[in-house]
Amino acid sequence: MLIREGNILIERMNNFMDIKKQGFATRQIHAGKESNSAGALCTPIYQTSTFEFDSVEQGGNRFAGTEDGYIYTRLGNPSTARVEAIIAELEGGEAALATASGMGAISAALWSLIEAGDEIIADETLYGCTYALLAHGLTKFGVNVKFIDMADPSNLKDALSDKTKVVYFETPCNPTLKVIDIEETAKTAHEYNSNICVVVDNTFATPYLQRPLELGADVVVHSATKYLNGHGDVIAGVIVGKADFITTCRMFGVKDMTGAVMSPFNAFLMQRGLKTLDIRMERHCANAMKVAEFLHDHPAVDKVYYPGLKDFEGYEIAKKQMSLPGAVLSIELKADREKTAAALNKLELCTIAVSLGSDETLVEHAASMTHSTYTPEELKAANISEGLVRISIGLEDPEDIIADFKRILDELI
Ligand code: LCS
Repeated sequence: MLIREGNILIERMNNFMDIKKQGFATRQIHAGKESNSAGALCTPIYQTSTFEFDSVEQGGNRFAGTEDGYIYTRLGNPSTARVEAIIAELEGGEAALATASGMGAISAALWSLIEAGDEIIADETLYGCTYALLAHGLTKFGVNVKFIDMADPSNLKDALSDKTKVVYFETPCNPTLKVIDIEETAKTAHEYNSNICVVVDNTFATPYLQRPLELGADVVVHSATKYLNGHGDVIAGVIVGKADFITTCRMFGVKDMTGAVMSPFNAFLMQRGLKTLDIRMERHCANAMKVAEFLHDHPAVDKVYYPGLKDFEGYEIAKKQMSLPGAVLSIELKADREKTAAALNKLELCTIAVSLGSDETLVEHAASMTHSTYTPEELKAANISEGLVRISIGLEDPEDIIADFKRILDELI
């Protein structure tokens, strides 16, 4: 690689240091760093739809894959390549593909894996639109989808069949924070058939807390809209896995099937957000633990769902596979749905909004918002109660978040 130092062009190894041996913080800042003609410290926003070829032959070679180089931003762009390099490095995957949204990542990955007649086994508790894609979208094209509770690995054993191509789950799950044993689930699927692709949505944990590929999963997907970007200003996604599979996702799943490509500008914001992933996650989780303990002991609160609480069902598995319990929690209040809504409307610091993983604390009612794609019967089957309130704990001072909740909850006693 050529880099400019003063007026002299010098050659330097691309891997100027062995990035694999560096710590998480170093890698989130330095992975995938390449020189550019201006010597810009940060990867620039390559705001271009297409790339010049020196000749017709060169263009042809790039299309044929016999020569490296960029072609058209739907197929790749240096700004998005930087994000892909960082996330692949942090998740421990061979490669990654940046997408326009989390749903873009999930749909591009699934379109790349399945065909009519195949079967997907999915956990029954999923982000609402993922559930809709599986239950109402892919089933229109001859794909069979079975929903089971993967918290009990024996359910997967019973559900697997010779048609199973994909095992799909989130952990912790949106919105109940249910925890699924990644190692056990991947082992069960692969023992049945080593070709089954185990896909884990790692949005709630991020690679700072949990790395599914190291635990036996084949593919990781993310809504990078959340913690990976971290500032509530981008919609983005990413797929991580083996290099061959990521190439299929790029050259078929995104290029032909979804077109869900990340924009260079969003890639720039992503790259910027990723630099602080570890310190943000530390603070998010520390804040969440304090708020969870407060809510747990408040008399107006019936139940707290948070993997960091010892009496939470998923506590032990979370402890085994996550370095910290995350920063999303859900609660059920003793008050009915109407009184719960009236109380939440009085929050002043915390904002009523969907999404999560932002710097701000966001509060939402799952049944009427993120999980409104589920029918009341489906909500019940997925253990998502009608009154469930999900809170994404932000980076504010925890005392202020607690004070905001204390004020509205005290009125309900
Ligand atoms: N996976 C999970 C676990 C999610 O929570 C979401 C979005 C997605 C995938 C889809 O990602 P997107 O396309 O939005 O980037 N979750 C949302 C939520 O809970 N509230 O608003 C969006």
